[in-house]
Amino acid sequence: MMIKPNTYPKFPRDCHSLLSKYLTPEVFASLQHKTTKNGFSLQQVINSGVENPDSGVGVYAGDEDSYRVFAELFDPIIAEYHGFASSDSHVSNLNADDLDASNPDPDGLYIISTRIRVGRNLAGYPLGPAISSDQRNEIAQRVSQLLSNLDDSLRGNYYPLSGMDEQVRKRLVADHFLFKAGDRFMQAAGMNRDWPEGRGIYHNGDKTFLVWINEEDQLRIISMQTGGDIKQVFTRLSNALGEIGSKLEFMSNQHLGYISSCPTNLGTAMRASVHIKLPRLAKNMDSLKSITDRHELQIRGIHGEHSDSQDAVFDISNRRRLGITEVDCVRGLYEGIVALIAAERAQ
Ligand code: ADP
Ligand code: CIR
Repeated sequence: MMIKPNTYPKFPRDCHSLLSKYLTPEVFASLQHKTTKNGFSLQQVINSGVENPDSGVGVYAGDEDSYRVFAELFDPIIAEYHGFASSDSHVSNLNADDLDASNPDPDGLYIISTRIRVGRNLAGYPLGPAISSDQRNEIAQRVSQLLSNLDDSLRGNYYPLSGMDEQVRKRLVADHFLFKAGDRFMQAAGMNRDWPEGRGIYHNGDKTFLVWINEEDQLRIISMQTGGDIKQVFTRLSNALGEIGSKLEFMSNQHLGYISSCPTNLGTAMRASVHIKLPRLAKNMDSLKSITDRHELQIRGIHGEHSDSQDAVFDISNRRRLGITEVDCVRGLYEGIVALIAAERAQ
């Protein structure tokens, strides 16, 4: 269902998205005729949340300018999701020496794997919902070329999605290394256009360092491994970001940090997660949720966002990404995981 231009959308009664909360008729009237430097409109910003009333958030930016032009809508959404006021500024800290986080599960009883990803977009291009096919292909070319020069433990190969063997693709997705085709939320945001052209994955030999190209963000830079050595995963990511960031200019500003198409990813653009098996807590979800809420953690299923948990394995990650440093994101995950393991033991 496409919304009619310039008509205030109807949200169903059971819609709880941040879009439905903050797109008042007054905000709609004030923004409905505005467009960004790339011609991105309010209709495009809100389409995902209008078509998908079960969205948690429901808005996407087409470019950095979207956050300025449509600030009346984005700012309260950002404030509620990240606890970050429009007068605040964002500070980054990727220094692994500052991270105090040992392995919370040294005996390997609970944590199956640890993954930390950041999103990055390139300065000077529109974001996924507004990018052209030529621009997307140009980015894939530039980034894969740059990655092919990485050395040592980051050395690897780039595998374009177009032409990838279907069995290989399915295996990579099932093993949590590769993204799936965008879901209905991304589809309605315009992020799936020209799929799979211009998309691909780079990874090193043992798949502990991976880069997704042109999925929801132009780059998703990922460090992951089995077990719970959070600090080792963070250190690898921090080193890789140093290498890549010295050769590419990322889209960022002082207020919002790294710019992403989804406002939940602004700032650090970091999601640090563990896949963790908690069979006792799984039978007492209220208790599990009270711990994750207290530590500002999000629970996802084991096949990514909007999937279900299986066999009492949960994907637990930091929820806030803006107004806290990268070190804070990971330390927050560590503290929450320590609390979850203690609660699982005590059940
Ligand atoms: P993103 O992490 O980019 O926000 P998703 O939530 O869709 O996106 O997750 C992407 C993939 O990463 C999924 O296959 C998911 O299962 C996998 N993943 C996330 N965290 C972990 C982890 N700690 N260990 C292994 N795989 C993980
Ligand atoms: C939604 O609004 O539910 C989707 N557009 C996804 C939002 C990002 N997810 C999240 O909570 N970090």
